[in-house]
Amino acid sequence: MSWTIIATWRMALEGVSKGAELLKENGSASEAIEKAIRCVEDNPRYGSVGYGGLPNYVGEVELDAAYMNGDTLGIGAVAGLKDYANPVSVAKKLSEDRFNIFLVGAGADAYAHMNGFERKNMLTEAARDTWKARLKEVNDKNLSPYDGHDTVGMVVLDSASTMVAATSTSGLFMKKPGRIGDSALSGSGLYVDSEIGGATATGLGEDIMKGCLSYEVVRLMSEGLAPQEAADQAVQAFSEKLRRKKGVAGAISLVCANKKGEWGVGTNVEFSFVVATDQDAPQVYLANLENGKTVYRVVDPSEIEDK
Ligand code: SD4
Repeated sequence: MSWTIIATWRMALEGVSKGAELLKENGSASEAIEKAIRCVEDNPRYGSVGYGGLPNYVGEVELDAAYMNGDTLGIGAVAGLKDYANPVSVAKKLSEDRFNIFLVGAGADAYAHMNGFERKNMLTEAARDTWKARLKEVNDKNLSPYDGHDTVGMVVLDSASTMVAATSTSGLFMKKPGRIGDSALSGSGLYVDSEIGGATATGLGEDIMKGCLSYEVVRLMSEGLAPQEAADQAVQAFSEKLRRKKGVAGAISLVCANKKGEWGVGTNVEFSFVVATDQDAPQVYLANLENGKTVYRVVDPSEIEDK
């Protein structure tokens, strides 16, 4: 039976490789995705996810994450979680609950504490320095602070035909305390139904959530579109709509896979992503928008800035 793991950004490569090892041995999608995302969360080099994530305007790291099980449609999410090492695992635990499945701020922290999740000061010295420098720049030069944000999002199909999706991010650099992006929101940052497929998004959350884009991609796949067509159509049509209605569309990128393990990508900016399947070893791809369509190619991981 086939399996597939697809993830946003080059930073997912190491995690995807670990997840692929599990899937190869008939491991479950849920185990593989948690391991893969934790690997990104634990690495302080990545300034937009987990430990070392970039802080909000007042210098605090507030983390958003979600987890969805495509067999049960169980979904769990946290937003504004502070000082816990692995937000994706907290979200995964919440996805097993019947009530109170999306917790924010102090409530999310209390749940993580009650359930024995590892507490950790998630603000690294490097992230504090970046924040201080940006604060000065913003004040001195009157710049827009909202630059520097990425989410690790993944969709996994395992050899038992179960699909799951999950996300983890520190959100928009210099965001207002309490700001929540698309990554924690069902249908926007992620969606998966094992009977159809799954999708996950990255980019400007404020725009992604206007189009419920992950759900839209799954809906298009349910109408028979191949993953590549579904992802590209959803991103390009919605970017166009935003330009028409608001004059501007933020960065939007999306990866998806269907229940057969076929995958796709749609983007309106340069965007790297990682895929591994039972046929192909983990590889980094670079996608771009050309003549209104998403095109992509395999790249050497060293070609892409590791941030
Ligand atoms: C957010 N979508 O919080 C996330 C950030 C991101 O590439 O993915 N940026 O809006």
